[in-house]
Amino acid sequence: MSTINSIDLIQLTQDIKAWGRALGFQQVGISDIDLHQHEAHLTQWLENDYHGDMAFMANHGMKRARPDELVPGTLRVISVRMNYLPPDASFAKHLSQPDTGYISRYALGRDYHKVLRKRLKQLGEKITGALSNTEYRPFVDSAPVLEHAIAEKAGIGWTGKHSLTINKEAGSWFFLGELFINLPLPIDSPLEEGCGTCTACLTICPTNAIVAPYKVDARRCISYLTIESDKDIPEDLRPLMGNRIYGCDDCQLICPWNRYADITEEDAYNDFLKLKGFRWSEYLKEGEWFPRKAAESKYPLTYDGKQQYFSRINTGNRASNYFQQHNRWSLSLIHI
Ligand code: B12
Ligand code: SF4
Ligand code: SF4
Repeated sequence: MSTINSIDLIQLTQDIKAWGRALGFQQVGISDIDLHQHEAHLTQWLENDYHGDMAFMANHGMKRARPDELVPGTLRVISVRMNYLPPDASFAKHLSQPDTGYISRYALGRDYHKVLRKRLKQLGEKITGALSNTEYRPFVDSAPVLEHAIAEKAGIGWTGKHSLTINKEAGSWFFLGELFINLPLPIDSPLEEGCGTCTACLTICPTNAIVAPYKVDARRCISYLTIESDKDIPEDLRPLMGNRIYGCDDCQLICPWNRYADITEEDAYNDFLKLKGFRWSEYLKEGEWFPRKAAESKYPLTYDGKQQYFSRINTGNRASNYFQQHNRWSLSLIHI
């Protein structure tokens, strides 16, 4: 078994990237752990209350920006990305059909947290196979990790004005994941940013949630309103949401870098539950259809068991008053 003194870290880095690609990651980059430049942005974002009810965003203090405080001994972060755009995404068709509930395209397939975490673990095992005593910890969308900042440093992409990570070849339809590791691997360089003077995502956002370049007020973002928040949706935002019932893709759809984005190679992200063109009429007819299908699968809507907009309606959790509130409001519009 090799030791840190005998192993060629440059060769190991090349191997890690090749193993990562073989495991289904389209890109693998390596960053150091100095994220101090991002601390000010994070602090400001929290002070502005842009996180709304997402207490997990504030709970970890600056550990989010200090990987070695989160996992002592961490020297590098291996950052990975995995494409999720399903074939025939049919965005325009379903966004313009009022009898269809629009579900954001990242949520059509299996739970990406599980898909990515499993592969990251396999990557970690490959590394320990080559170099014992390596310690690693995988993260996917775990609150304490500043994923955009790490991806940017690792050369995966730049942070767009909508705050998501974009890559010139791949656009932004990909998930991010990380492996914290205790090896002094050679690091990658950040890419040149590509937004230039474009502001299309700020203009298109239906609820004006991108309040300034790189700053998303989550409390206005449809993704937060339909997935993260348990509160009633503020009335002034409801008419702006259209038929988007689970997340939103508009700021990515308009982005010129997504014009030629690759579709996913993963079957896991295909629309296997046929939720893409989900019709209200079918829901009303079949009643229990949605939660039953969701329970049968590893569908991400069931991830973390939150009472999402959709499941609240279906399970008729009337105690929460949520369904009646929103229904009454919709009906009042018809009577006007
Ligand atoms: C909380 C969260 C949300 C919240 C808040 C989003 C937000 N922009 O903060 C809500 C629920 C709204 C949300 C929505 C979505 N999310 Co989300 N979310 C996260 C999460 C858990 C944390 C993000 C975070 O740290 N926010 C805090 C702010 C301060 O950080 P930030 O936005 O990254 O801001 C950085 C930069 O903008 C920069 N910055 C800030 N101000 C300034 C100013 C200047 C001048 C400059 C230069 C830079 C700069 O510094 C900040 C710190 O690095 C990450 C996973 C993770 N652990 O990172 C996923 C994550 C960002 N989400 C993801 C996705 C897919 C989405 C949605 C597309 C889902 C959907 N279709 O509905 C939407 C997109 C909305 C959007 N435009 O952001 C993916 C993005 C993948 C990618 N390609 O980038 C992630 C990375 C999950 C994953 N593992 O793949 N999300
Ligand atoms: S996901 Fe939708 S609501 Fe949220 S920032 Fe992007 S365009 Fe705006
Ligand atoms: S739409 Fe324009 S400003 Fe927004 S992320 Fe894409 S290139 Fe940048």
